[in-house]
Amino acid sequence: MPGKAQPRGVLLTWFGMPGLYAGAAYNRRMGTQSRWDGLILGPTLATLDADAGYGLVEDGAMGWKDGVLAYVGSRDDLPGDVDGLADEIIETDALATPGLVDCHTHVVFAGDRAAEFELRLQGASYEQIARAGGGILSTVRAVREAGEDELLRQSEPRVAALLRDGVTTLEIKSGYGLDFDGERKMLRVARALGERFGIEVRATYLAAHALPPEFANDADGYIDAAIGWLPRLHAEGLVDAVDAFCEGIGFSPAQTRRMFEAARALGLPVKLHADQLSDLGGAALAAGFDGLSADHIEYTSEDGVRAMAAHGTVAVLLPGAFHVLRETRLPPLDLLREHHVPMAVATDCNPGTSPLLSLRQAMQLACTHFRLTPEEALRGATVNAAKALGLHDRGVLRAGMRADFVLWNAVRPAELCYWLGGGLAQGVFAGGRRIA
Ligand code: DI6
Ligand code: FE
Repeated sequence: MPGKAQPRGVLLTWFGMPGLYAGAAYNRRMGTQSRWDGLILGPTLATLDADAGYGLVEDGAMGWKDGVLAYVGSRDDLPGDVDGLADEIIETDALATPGLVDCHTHVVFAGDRAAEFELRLQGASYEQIARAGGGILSTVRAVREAGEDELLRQSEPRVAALLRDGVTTLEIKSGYGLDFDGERKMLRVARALGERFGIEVRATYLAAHALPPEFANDADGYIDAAIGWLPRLHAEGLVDAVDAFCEGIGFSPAQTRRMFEAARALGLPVKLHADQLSDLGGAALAAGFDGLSADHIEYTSEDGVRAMAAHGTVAVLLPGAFHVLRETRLPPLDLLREHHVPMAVATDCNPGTSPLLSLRQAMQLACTHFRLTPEEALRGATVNAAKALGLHDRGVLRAGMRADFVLWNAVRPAELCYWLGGGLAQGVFAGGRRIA
């Protein structure tokens, strides 16, 4: 993509202004009904609206009404005089992409695990710390102690940070309560965060994350209990999908299967923390339930990849955890490409293995550690991430899709994966409303 010659950074001066022009004559001509709520003029669009390539449109335009994109294309092809087209017009030379979709997070938690980070730097492993009662269980203690308001208060700044760097749809897992009240509290906070920030939050039930102390040595008994809580939480509208941690330090494939059967009985889709530290056949297990995604998958075999391809299960790559744990085993990237398994990228934002507050940064890590191309990383954080959540109304810029988009202070899409840190997003819009 050729760079643009114009200076950047003029965008902010336009935000928050009332419509530049809302003349009565235009109202009459277009009819008030058909005027768009907003129109952005001049950005470079990376629509991702094709099987390959960024779908670039130079000097583009994007109009929306009632939260849905009404026009995406070249400025020259706009239907009619721009002044009459929309109530609010923003002129910019920013780069516009679909809003980012963070399809795997544990962003609701209390406290932090910085002390554990220091222990790991002194040589302790994640598994050793977990087996000694630290790790996930130390966050469980903090979450159980926190009231619902306190949990919300502590989680808010993390969500705000994700939004500021371009996230417009967010998945949030439970899994630090590990009893009925604790799991319910986390899921309620997840829903409250969606309302608080005006974004869609997909809430995932991850009670099968770790074994709580009251069920020590009785993992099957705990799975029975967690299966029992699910219909009640689902009836309260708190669950969109079901996940588990299928791992030596988590739950066995047989226990995971039982949890998935409970999900299927309620019509809930499943996804899985699969093959992160060892190959237990987790990816194939998730695919066998037509899982939305298999996540981590560093140790997934070719059979697992084949099963994912056959069932349309998305591969969710989590380079933040790989980076923080200083892992060396790469996910089977060439096999995923060969078998055309869609790859998504997510933050896995959590206090233990991935205290990562920027999905764009996760894209950067996916390029440096996993050698994704910047285009794969951007697809991974938009269209493929939406697929990993079972959402088909977002992830590309196209008329008819939700008006979720980001205006970036960047000339070319590769910059999104190139800059480490900093704030590139100038404006973040969800359903046509500015959220950051
Ligand atoms: N895998 C992960 O990366 C997170 N959960 C999981 O099953 C880590 C959660 C934590 O350490 O708190
Ligand atoms: Fe995770």
